[in-house]
Amino acid sequence: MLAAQSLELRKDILSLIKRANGGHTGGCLSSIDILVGLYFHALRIDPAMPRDPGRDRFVMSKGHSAEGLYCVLAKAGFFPALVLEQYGRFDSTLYGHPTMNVPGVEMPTGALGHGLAVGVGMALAAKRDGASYRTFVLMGDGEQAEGSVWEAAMAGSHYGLDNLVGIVDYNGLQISGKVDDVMRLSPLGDRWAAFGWKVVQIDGNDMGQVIGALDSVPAKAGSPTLILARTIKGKGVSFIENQVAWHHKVPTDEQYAQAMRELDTAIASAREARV
Ligand SMILES: Cc1ncc(C[n+]2csc(CCOP(=O)(O)OP(=O)(O)O)c2C)c(N)n1
Ligand SMILES: [Mg+2]
Repeated sequence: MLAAQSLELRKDILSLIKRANGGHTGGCLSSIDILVGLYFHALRIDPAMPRDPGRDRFVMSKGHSAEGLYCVLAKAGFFPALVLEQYGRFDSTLYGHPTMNVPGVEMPTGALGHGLAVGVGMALAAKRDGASYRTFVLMGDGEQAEGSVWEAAMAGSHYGLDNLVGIVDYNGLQISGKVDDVMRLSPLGDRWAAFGWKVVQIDGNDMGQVIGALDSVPAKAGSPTLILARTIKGKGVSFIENQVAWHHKVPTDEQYAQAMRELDTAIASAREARV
C-alpha cells in the first residue's frame, strides 16, 4: 500500500503549503515516491532513536523540498503530526529548509550542492568504523550543475563507497526553466558512470521500480550506486505536472479543491488495486 501512502502524503504536502501560504510544490510532488520508498521500506531506522549510531543516514540534499520531508518524518513517527501545523510560523522548528532542530534530519540543507559531499563523509566514516549503516543522498537534477556534486562523485568512487547511494530526482525542470536549457546534463547516466558509479535507471514515480532499485543496492560491490530516477515535477496533480511556474507556488482555493479531488480519486483506485 505504499503507492496509496504516497498519494496521501501528496495531500499532506499540499495542505501544508496551502496553510503556510508558501512552499516548493513541484519538487515535493516529484520526489515523494522516492521518500516513501526510503522511509517506509528501505531505511533501517527507528524514529524513537533518531541518533542511534547504527541507523542508516538519509540526506535531503535538495533541501527546498522540505515540506515533503517534514510530512514523511511526521508520518514515520519522528514527531507528532500536529507539529506540521506550525510549519512556516516564527515560533516553529519547521523552517522553509530543513535544520538539525527537526528530529530525523541528518544535515541542514537548502544551499544546493553540499549533501553528497557530506554523504561521502558519512559513508567513509562507516567504512573506517567497520559500521554497517548505509548513506542515501537525494539530489535534484538542477542541483547537478553545482561543481561540488562532481568533486563528491569523484571521492565516492575513489574510496570505493559501496555503502553510499546517490539518487537524482530527474524531473527535467529547475527553478527557472528546463534543466537542459539552463545547464545541459545529458547524458547524465553516462556521466555518473564515467565518475565510477554504478548507475541504475528507473521511473521514480513507480513505487515498484523505486523499491526494486533501493533493494538492489549496492548495485556493484566496491562502487557507489547512483539511482537515476526519472520523475515528473508536480506528479499527481494535473495542472501542476511539468509546469516550471509551480516550482514554488501556492494553489488558490479552487485549485486546492481540485487537487484534493484528483488525489482522492487516485487514492480510491490505488486502494482498490491494493498498491
Ligand atoms: C547553491 C544554490 N543556488 C541556488 C539556489 C536556488 N534554488 C533553489 S531551488 C533551485 C532549483 C533546483 O532545481 P532542482 O535541483 O532540479 O530541484 P527540483 O526540480 O527537484 O525542485 C535553485 C536554483 C539554491 N537553493 N542553492
Ligand atoms: Mg529538477
